[in-house]
Amino acid sequence: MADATKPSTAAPETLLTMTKENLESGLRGVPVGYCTTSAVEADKGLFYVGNPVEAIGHRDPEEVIYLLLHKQWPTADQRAAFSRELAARATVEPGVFESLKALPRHGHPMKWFIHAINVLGMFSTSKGDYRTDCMDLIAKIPTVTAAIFRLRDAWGAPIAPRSDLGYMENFVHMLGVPGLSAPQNAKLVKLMRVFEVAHLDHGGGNLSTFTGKTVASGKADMYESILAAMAGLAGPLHGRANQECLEFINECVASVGAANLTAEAVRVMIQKKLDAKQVVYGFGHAVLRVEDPRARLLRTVGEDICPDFPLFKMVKLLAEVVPPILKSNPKISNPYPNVDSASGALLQACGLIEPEYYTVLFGMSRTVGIAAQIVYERCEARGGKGVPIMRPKYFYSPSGTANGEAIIAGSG
Ligand code: CMX
Repeated sequence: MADATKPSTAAPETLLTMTKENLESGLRGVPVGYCTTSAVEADKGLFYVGNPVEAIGHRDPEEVIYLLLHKQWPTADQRAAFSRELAARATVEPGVFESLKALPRHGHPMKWFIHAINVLGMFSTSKGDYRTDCMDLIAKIPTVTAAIFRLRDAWGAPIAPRSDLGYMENFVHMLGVPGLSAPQNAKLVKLMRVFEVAHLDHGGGNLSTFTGKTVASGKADMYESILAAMAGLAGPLHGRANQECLEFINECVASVGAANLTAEAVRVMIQKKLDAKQVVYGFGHAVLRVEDPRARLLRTVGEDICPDFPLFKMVKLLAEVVPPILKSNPKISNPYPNVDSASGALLQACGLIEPEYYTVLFGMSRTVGIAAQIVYERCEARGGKGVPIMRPKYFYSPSGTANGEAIIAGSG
């Protein structure tokens, strides 16, 4: 009998029979390869190297990153050596910050992030070695992310990394959020540790990961591949959903009134939004058919750090009220909360008040999983040859399905 606490490892002997329905379906369910780091199971949730993410969500982020890279938990010595290696690589060339200073402040932080990765790549001395670039990026990405907040929002000069702090403790130190009290800072560290772990990886086929591996398949280097992945993450239905979701939750609170946070008021408000064909952000998923365990994980952090925060109360009300409403629409495959349903409200509660930055935080974490997957596809797959350049098949059809059924008239 299937074990609900473990990902399935059934050999893919029986693959899909392709039909016309598989076309223009965003490759839903079409198998393309192996993912060595994580698994997303429709009815079980997310696993990192076989570990349910909810069960390891409070472990130290460095240990979980080590797990994704090495497929086993570190011993105490391995853990200490890994921390030393991250610290030794965390410093970023001043030229990266100089180039950030020249960017327009009104540019979205994801555009800054993509730019920063590109410039980091120009300063890399690895000669394109994917493994070295993977470690370098993981070590430097918190430094550069913190600098984006500081330079774009004129908080001050970038703050140098400290080698005595943990991965997320160091990130919060380098952020140096102005005006944050010591207790608020401690809450932000608590949240960022879990946020980081929750967003590290999500199987092989999500848009940003797949894009990163596709670009890498042409032997683009790690930086070019990750920046392409991050451009994918910037879309509002993918990574930027956490920004949209916070804006949506703000709107929900404003619409029912902070003093009227009742299930009935929320139910009426959501129904109106759906009648107006609006997206209910923070709900639904392309693969999962159960509640995203990361949504539950983040709500437990919320209960700890901001139980009475109105936006968090709205997050909980939405989690209760929305699924039965979405279930009544048969075309919606997943009516349950996803990871973005809670993360923005918690970041807001901890003093990171600008939703435009939330996707950058997601990207900082997801860089780890994508880079680890690129290392596998470029350096280990097919006995070390790497997977070949991506080249799926498209049927030639002048009108596509725009005017009804496509006429399949060729290939290419
Ligand atoms: N609100 C309104 N409509 C929704 C919906 C939601 N939360 N979820 C699905 N739908 C609609 C879809 O837009 C689609 O409509 P069309 O047939 O008109 O195109 C229909 O229901 C069927 O969609 P689906 O098969 O259930 O879901 P998809 O795989 O197409 O899309 C997702 C998945 C996440 C893009 C979609 O559920 C959505 O837009 N959710 C809200 C945005 C969001 O929270 N995104 C975060 C995703 C988290 C992650 O990437 O990890």
